Amino acid sequence: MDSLGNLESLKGHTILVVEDNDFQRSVALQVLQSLGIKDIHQAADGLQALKVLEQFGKVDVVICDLDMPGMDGIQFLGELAKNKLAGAVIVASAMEASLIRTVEDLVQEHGLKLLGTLAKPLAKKKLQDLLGRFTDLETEESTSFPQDAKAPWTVKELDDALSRKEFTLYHQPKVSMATGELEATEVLCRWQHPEHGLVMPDSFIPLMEESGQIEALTEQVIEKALVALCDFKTKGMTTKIGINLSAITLNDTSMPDRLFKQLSALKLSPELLMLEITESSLIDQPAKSLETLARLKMKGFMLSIDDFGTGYSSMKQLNRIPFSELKIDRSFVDGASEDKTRKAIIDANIGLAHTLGMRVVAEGVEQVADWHLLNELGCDIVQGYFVARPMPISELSDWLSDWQQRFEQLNDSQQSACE
Ligand code: G
Ligand code: G
Ligand code: MN
Repeated sequence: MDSLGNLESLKGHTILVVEDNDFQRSVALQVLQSLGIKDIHQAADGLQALKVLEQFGKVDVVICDLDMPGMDGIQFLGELAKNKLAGAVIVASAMEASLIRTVEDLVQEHGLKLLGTLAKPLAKKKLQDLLGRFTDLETEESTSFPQDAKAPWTVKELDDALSRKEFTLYHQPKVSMATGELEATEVLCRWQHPEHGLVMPDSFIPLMEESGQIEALTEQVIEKALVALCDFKTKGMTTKIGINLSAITLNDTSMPDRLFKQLSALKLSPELLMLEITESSLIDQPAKSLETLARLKMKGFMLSIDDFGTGYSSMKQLNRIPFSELKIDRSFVDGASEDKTRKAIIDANIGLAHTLGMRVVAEGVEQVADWHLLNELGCDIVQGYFVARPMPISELSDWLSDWQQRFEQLNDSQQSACE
């Protein structure tokens, strides 16, 4: 949605500003009013805010300061989460970045949606962008089903879906920072449910891993990915495909051989398939998964270490498995241009990966400033909403021509910034 559309839908929302400083609070109120928002509440600390919520009921967005007398922001956010009193939160604080990050994690641990953090006094454009994320979130939630239910499906329903082949693949582009070229797509599974529409994998993959259905799903995913690879090849494209493998799949040590035969039958080179493995998945059955990984590598498949930096044994995995690609987790990437620590982590990981002869992918790039930072730091490949959201394969070619234009403009803006 464009920002004007967002602005229109913003106006109907309820906002609560929690801020002890009178001046900062009145700036916030003015900015919100200038965005056309009418339903605004205010409070000078956490206790007062809870009273306001008790009186008026749940609000859409809370904009919250951290350091306040009485009940501070940290305690207030905990109460907010416990009683589900807000749709989402924006943290506005003059505190240093590392503290704000701790609070960000805390907010997310509480299960609250964090739209972002803001410096003070609040700037209109930034606030509008963050509030825009809330309306995006609402649209996403109303179009995907269900978001937070942990086990909404029965084994029978999933079995039926498998036999009716209702799972489809969305492709998310991975592009070269240097040339803008489409290096690969990561395929992400979706369930095209006959009644509920498009169902996201978080609601069925963990279930299928438990029920032993994941292998059947992986087979269907691989089959579809190979069809897509053939399609790329006929079009003269050299685009690779990345698929996500569950730990369970790695316990099957005969899998590499079968996969190799499948590709050979289609005259596809194994280098075209990038197998994305999360480090946390390597902990269960280390001996068997190591055997499978070694064999995959031997057969010529590419291995990618996904969500790098989020497990507790990243370095160990890196030391013993011959990965070709390292994907820096999006929790380090988003907002890195404004955060010294994240920047240092990315910088170090890029250095490490390059020394080991691996290519680096930054996941979750949403903002142009982060793109420019990653470019400066020598990152090879970018994946994220800034470039493209996951999409059906039929939409790739339209996206590609649009992206090529945007990429040229990106380079122009980078050059003029250096002049
Ligand atoms: O867009 P996204 O919501 O697609 O994906 C959510 C999570 O589901 C990611 O961690 C992703 O790795 C995982 N996922 C998506 N598709 C597949 C798949 O085909 N197999 C496995 N094992 N995981 C998948
Ligand atoms: O765990 P894995 O890295 O396979 O997960 C991929 C997940 O990340 C998918 O759910 C995909 O939709 C999501 N994703 C990809 N790019 C972005 C992004 O720029 N921002 C956010 N928030 N999620 C992203
Ligand atoms: Mn992945």
